[in-house]
Amino acid sequence: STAAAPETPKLDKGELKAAIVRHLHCTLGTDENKANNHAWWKATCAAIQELVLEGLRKTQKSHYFNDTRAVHYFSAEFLMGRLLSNNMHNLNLFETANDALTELGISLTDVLEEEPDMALGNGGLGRLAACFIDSLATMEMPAIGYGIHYEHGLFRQEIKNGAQIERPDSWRDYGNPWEICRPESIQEVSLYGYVETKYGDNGRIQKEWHPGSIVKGVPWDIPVVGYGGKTVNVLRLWQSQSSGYFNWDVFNAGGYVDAQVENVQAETISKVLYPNDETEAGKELRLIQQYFFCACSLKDIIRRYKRAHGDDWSRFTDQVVIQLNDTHPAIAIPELMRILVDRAELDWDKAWQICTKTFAYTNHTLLPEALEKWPARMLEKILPRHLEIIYEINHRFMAEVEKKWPGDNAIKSKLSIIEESSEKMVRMGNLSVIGSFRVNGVAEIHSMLVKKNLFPEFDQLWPEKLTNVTNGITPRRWLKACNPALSALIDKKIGDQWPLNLSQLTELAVYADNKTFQKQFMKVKQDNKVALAQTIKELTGLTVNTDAIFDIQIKRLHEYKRQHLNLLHILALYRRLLENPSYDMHPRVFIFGAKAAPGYTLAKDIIFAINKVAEKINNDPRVNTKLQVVFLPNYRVSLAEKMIPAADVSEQISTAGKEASGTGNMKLALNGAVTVGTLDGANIEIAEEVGDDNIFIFGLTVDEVAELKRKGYSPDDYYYKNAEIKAILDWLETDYFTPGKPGALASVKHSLLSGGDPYLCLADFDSYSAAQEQVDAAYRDKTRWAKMAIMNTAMMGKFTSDRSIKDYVDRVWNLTACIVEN
Ligand code: 26W
Repeated sequence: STAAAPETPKLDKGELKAAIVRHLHCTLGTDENKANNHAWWKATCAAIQELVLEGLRKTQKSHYFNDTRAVHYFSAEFLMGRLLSNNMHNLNLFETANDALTELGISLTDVLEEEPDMALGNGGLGRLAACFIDSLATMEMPAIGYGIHYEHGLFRQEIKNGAQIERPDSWRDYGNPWEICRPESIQEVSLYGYVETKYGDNGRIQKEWHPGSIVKGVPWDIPVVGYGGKTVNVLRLWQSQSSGYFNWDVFNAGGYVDAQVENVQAETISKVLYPNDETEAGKELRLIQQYFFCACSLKDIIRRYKRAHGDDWSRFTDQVVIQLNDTHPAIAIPELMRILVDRAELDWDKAWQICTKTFAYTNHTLLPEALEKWPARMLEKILPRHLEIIYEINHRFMAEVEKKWPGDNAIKSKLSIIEESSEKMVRMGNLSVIGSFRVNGVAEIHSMLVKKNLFPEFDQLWPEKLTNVTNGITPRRWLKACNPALSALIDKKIGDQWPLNLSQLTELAVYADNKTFQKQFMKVKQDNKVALAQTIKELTGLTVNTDAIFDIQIKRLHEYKRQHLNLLHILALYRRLLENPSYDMHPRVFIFGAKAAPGYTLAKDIIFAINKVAEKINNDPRVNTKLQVVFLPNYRVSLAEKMIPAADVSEQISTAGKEASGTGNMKLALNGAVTVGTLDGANIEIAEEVGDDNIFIFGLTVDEVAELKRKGYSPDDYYYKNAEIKAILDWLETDYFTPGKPGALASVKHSLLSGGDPYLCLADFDSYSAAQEQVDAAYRDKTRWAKMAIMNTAMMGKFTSDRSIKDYVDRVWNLTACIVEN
């Protein structure tokens, strides 16, 4: 590994204590007697931030003097979670801080709970970006994350009478101790207006965009501390602000009140994160958000480049690579073309050459409803010059397609950036492939499907362009910090270097059959379950049986992820127990965490159904010693950190071919949970690593799904032929779970019948149920289960995000580490 080993802490306990108290006095204006946990949290952050900023200065100096090539990670989402514990771990100051605060009479655990999550993302894609910037800093790679400084992150979820309610997330209300405003790097961004065509003296046609309005982008920097504390990179997030001469199309010389309207409109751009995950948001504001952060970031990159290289563009692609996290930042491609052609006056071919050596694109989904398209009319209104440039890119690309497939109009209309539907649409996926030098999927099977199903012709045209980089997770947050007891046990067995070289965990495999180690490992799991039970009690009032199997499904609520398949199986167990009170099963607690997009009605209905079924089962003394169901509200990074260490079983049950990769699957397995999963996304690679004996695979494969769909899938066949399925679905339509309100859960039933069930829940039900019986049998054999759990932790080395980053460095970015001197 290229990463640095953790150093001895830069401060001892006494020095840290003094720094915290000094900040309590001089930054917070309070004292040890008056301070509450929030003040202690802020003072502790401030003390840690001093060291972080020292590292930041050294890193920036080093990068500047070495004139390093850097990756610029463009992402509309960064799901960072909390930073204090992470920064302390990465600076090797966690123990010191714990001791320092203890001596001050303060509990570090309580202090850490004061920090609001930085929830500037929806789910997998945003959390992946957060893991990647952690790994980049740890591996001492010059890198910067660029995104949006949303005032409100993903909504806070409350559950009222079983239903999801969305409340605003106000993560910055009492200040964010980590961020630094950089007014010296403010950028201006144009919007709306029209394009003027001019004829220059050299006979050259010149285009000039006369914007209708201009907004300011204010950068906020969040330091990203690598493990070992040497490299400190930055995450730069842009906040929109009125430029003062903002005038939305027609300049309005109105007075003070009108000026406020302009301020509000400018500030709206970075107000809120779109809560849609996997469904296209088709909103003007979302396009403006995307353009806003891309334009600010490109100006920032070019300013930095010019400081070192002046007007000489010839070295730009040696210094700059931009990774597009899905198509959300794809508008950066025509924006760079505009800068190079209209502003720098490079000729088109030269500009296009630079562009296509600068961008690389990661695809995160094959779901058609998640592939972004913008109405050409909308682009024309907001970004008139960009639409022209997109047409020009497309025109030249169509000529290439004509060369490769002469006269083939079907291929042309498929590959065109412009979809000629009743309303002309701009396909951002096609633009991203055409404008990038590399395109990657996020797990082997997903990348294969990207090549075979999504972009087959692009793959023929450019056989080197499409590739795979399997996702990963940072073991610092997702094992070392979230599961201190397991980490300490691992340290004792194999030393403490595994957070930097996760493959070392294989050294645990020799202890998988060792009775003493099995006991120690399962004792840690048991303690973590007791701790989660306490959290469950606090959040829901429910007392769960900690001898039961903790069976966890945590991820966004979506039909393709099939939380409702899990629910059907729970209902089957409930029925079996009612019909046969001696039905033989080990007690199990099914635990869910999931947010639904606010406009996704069926997803919200499934949350409601889970909660109503949970209420009934948990209050039914006939079954509740064996079966309990928990829905934990407001699933988020900090809650995941409490749930994952306590999981016995990890539910990864998406329809084969639908989950691009998954990353929760990796976090759970790393913490010793055994997966019940389909052959989908990274589950396939997890199965390869842990071996068939240590995972429960069920369900249709990608090929079988395709075959069934081709033949014509009819869920009603399963309903009428399978008495258990019929009984369960009919049960949902009664008022059994919603007394006095028959039909309250009927939408879930009807979504699965008569031309419904698009994700084949009924087709996979029996196979799932059989897999769950195997889980039950395996868990009852304590030795067998302990071995499986240990083997899961031992074999997860591949899934460190350090490996993913190494793959990107080798196959896409071509970066070299820059060693930062201390
Ligand atoms: C336009 C609305 C929208 C918003 C977000 C469409 C699509 C998205 C993302 C692509 C959703 C997402 O987070 N995808 C997940 O990305 C993870 C990281 O690669 C994968 O592990 C998940 O399988 C994938 O669903």
